[in-house]
Amino acid sequence: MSEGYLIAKKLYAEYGVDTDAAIAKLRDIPVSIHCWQGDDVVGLDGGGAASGGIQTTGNYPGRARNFEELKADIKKAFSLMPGKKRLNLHASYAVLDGERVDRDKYLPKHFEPWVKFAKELGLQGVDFNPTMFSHKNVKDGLTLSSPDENIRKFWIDHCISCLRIAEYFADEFKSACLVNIWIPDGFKDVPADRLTPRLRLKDSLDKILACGYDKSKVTVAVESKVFGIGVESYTVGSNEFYQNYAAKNDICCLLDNGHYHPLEFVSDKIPALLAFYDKVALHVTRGVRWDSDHVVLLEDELKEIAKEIVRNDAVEKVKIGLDYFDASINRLSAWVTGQRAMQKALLYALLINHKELKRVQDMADFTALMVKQEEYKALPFGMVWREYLKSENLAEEYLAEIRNYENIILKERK
Ligand code: RNT
Ligand code: ZN
Repeated sequence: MSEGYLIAKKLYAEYGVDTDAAIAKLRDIPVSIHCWQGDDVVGLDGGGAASGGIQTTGNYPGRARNFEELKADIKKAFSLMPGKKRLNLHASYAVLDGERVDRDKYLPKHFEPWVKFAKELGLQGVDFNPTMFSHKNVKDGLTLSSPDENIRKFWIDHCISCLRIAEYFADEFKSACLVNIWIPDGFKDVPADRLTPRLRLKDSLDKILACGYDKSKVTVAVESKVFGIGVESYTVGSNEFYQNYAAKNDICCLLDNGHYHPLEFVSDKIPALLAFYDKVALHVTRGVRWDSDHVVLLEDELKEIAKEIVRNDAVEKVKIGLDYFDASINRLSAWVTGQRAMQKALLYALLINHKELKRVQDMADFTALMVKQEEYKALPFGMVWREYLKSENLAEEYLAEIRNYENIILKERK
């Protein structure tokens, strides 16, 4: 153990915090890492650049252009990430090998190569997302809420095929698979009818859930959004719509912290949902003005999110997934920085004596509560973080390694 860590251990002990125990706990909290940071959400099935209100900006060299490159980048990036990892895939990453098959007919076999790869990396499991954007059947910006019955049917069938694939993932890893439903449906300008599209979405979701999937293997979540680029005025899958739908149908809500008004906080929504749900899913991201997908950094709100997970004993209940995409910097650095920021936030939260702070709150001693919370901020958190990295055979410094990979591998991609 380093001298710095020993000092930190002693200081935290004065607050009643066991740093060794915190490190051990952190190692066990899985984070589901999105595959789509590596190729700017383009996918492998020919759908092309992300559409439907999401956009990747920047043209940093080295975007993974195919399955092999994406796997190589994931392997490298994951090797620099501490802790337990899951892989979060989108359906558009099906490995079709030239087969002409559309998204409503995707099968487990189209994801077999991913399972093999995830097993090679020793990952804990795979999570999944139907891809209802970047496709010709997004008609007039609508999918599951489209007035065109054929369009709705296509996307319902896509979601059902995704549930089958998710069951396959769960079987392969003996670990439940989270299937997150997000649709881009909405309108740029003031609609004449806000209800009917929502009733159609409700009916589509009912049909998807009626397919008879195995709930012990698959957790279905619905992800709301306040607005997207080009769909500023109305979002069919709004927060109220999905929270009520999830509650009534016993499925899960997914909270993306880039999907709310800037003064709303997902850290406050997590405990609100924990009062009613046994599971809550997250897309951890960083909203900056109009963008909802900047690389996750160790900011105050991220720490608050982590605190809500840790202090409510909700490590098993809250499914942590990452969701951001930046094409203006080295994409591997984006991946690693965001994943490490999430882990740092969790460690920060694990290094707080929550029991004591709750006691102070219940005594209404808000003076002590404020003072104590501030004291934590100046404790040698970085020393504990470094000790954790060391125990995972990693160092704080990883830029040089990423630069090296960039010079040898990424620069060759034109
Ligand atoms: C979009 C949603 C959605 C996507 C990914 C690619 O606003 O956040 O989760 O980012 O599915
Ligand atoms: Zn999201």
